Amino acid sequence: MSQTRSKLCHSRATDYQPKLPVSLREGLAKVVVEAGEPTESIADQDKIKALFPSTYGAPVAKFKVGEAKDVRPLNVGVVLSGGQAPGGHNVISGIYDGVKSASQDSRVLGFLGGPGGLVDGKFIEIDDDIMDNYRNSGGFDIIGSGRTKLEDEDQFKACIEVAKTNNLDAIVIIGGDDSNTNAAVLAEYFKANNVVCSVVGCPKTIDGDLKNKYIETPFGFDTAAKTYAALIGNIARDANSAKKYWHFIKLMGRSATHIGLECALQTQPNVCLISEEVEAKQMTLAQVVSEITDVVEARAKNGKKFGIALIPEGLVEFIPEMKTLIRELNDALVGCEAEVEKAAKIEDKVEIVSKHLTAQSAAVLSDLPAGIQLQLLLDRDPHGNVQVSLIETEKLLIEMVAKELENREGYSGKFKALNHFFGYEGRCAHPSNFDADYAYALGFSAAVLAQNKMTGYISAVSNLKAGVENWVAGGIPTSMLMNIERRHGEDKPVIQKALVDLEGPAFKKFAENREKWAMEEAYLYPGAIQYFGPSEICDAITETLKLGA
Ligand code: FBP
Repeated sequence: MSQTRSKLCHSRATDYQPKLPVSLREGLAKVVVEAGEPTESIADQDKIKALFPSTYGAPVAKFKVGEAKDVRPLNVGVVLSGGQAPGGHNVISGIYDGVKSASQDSRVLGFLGGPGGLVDGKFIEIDDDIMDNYRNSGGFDIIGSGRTKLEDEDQFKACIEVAKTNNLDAIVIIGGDDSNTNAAVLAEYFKANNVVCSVVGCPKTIDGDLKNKYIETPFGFDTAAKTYAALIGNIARDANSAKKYWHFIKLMGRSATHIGLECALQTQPNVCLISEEVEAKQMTLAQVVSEITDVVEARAKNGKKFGIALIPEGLVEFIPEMKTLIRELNDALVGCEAEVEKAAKIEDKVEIVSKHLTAQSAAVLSDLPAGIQLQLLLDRDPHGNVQVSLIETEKLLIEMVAKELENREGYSGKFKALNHFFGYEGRCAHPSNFDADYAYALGFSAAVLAQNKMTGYISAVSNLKAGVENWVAGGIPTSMLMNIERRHGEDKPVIQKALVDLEGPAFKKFAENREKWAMEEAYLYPGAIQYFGPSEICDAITETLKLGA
């Protein structure tokens, strides 16, 4: 990008004044909390209550315009946790402007490098200059992010020290389902130990899987999906111009397919796999390949040897036989990792590990292309697990479809396919107007929760389809979103992850149209995110949110 364009974008970003719901517009001194009835967790009430005795059952809170009591300077610590999502800087500017509206003596401390920075007490104080430089920009680079889990007593004790030393009124953890679960556990620990410092969360993730009845969407999803959809539209137009390539596009989203489904609704590709459906139908890898090949073959019969296929990042973990293979490999490699690494040829590596697998998994492994076998055997995370997100599913499917086409009589000639992976292209984009406003309102709401000494809450802004002036700001007790799940052999309280609802309106709309989209070039070309212009374009929400899914 040229210097001038970069400067222009920067000034657009910093000059934009995010919109706030009516209840927050006059600042913290003019916001009061309307508390609802006591709440229950969505499931496993007795167990969750026993694990969160001090914070369980708090009411849902809605903010209204009114005369606030006890308006005072606030010291708030903020942490960015997990993968980047557009809008993170606006949550911080929302908190900043919120606490400064109460008093110019308020302070915001940004803990560096994620939750680890909180435990270690490493922070910078955010001042006007720093804040103004990052308003409405993408990325988490203002303070950095990290994936340290807050779950040990030693870490909690360290956090108490940091909170006391810095006289913190609140700590705001901006993260996904796991980070918000950790925030709730930390809130409970603080309260049980009489530490007067609120701990509140903010719902973030481009994956879109932190949503439920109370949280309509996490911030970041809107911008990431629009960024990928713009790129997919460009590729679709190229495919329809050149008419010679199939494009297999893998889309980020660790497990759920919300991004894939949203992009399909925005661009109408020829194929879009939905991991949740693959699992529900208990499909094998061969069946998934066969389904794609059917479309490739049918289009070729109509003289169209090109198309667009969207592949969710999490797909392999939803194919039952692959899931079993990965689980068995995680155990098997513990005993023979060195031997596998030493073997020079891939066939030898496969043979060594196969001795430790069931016959079914050994057969699945041996049918995979060599490159994928290598990724499964060598790309391991620090815990020794296969790094599923690094598996190049899009290449795997291209290779397998090509092989299957060789055996099909209805297909002649070459199958030319290109692969793409869209993930990092969207995680740090400038936030769309929706994400800029929404994240700012979430941050401002977190400041209201801090002002009112509310802890164990997740900042929540709802009624998102109705335009910012009608958004409803407030907070939801985080324990209300929890159930008990088995994690690493133990029962743990966690926020339920939202997968694509196969009965929901977004999936139904896709399912009703996909056969038509498979054969036609019904492509839509959404284009780049538009910041200025008619509100119905600039402030447009995602199809998922519109359809209420
Ligand atoms: P969060 O769940 O922390 O929001 O991160 C989501 C994500 O962007 C996934 O879509 C992706 O699989 C993952 O992060 C990649 O993370 P990393 O770059 O740390 O490997």
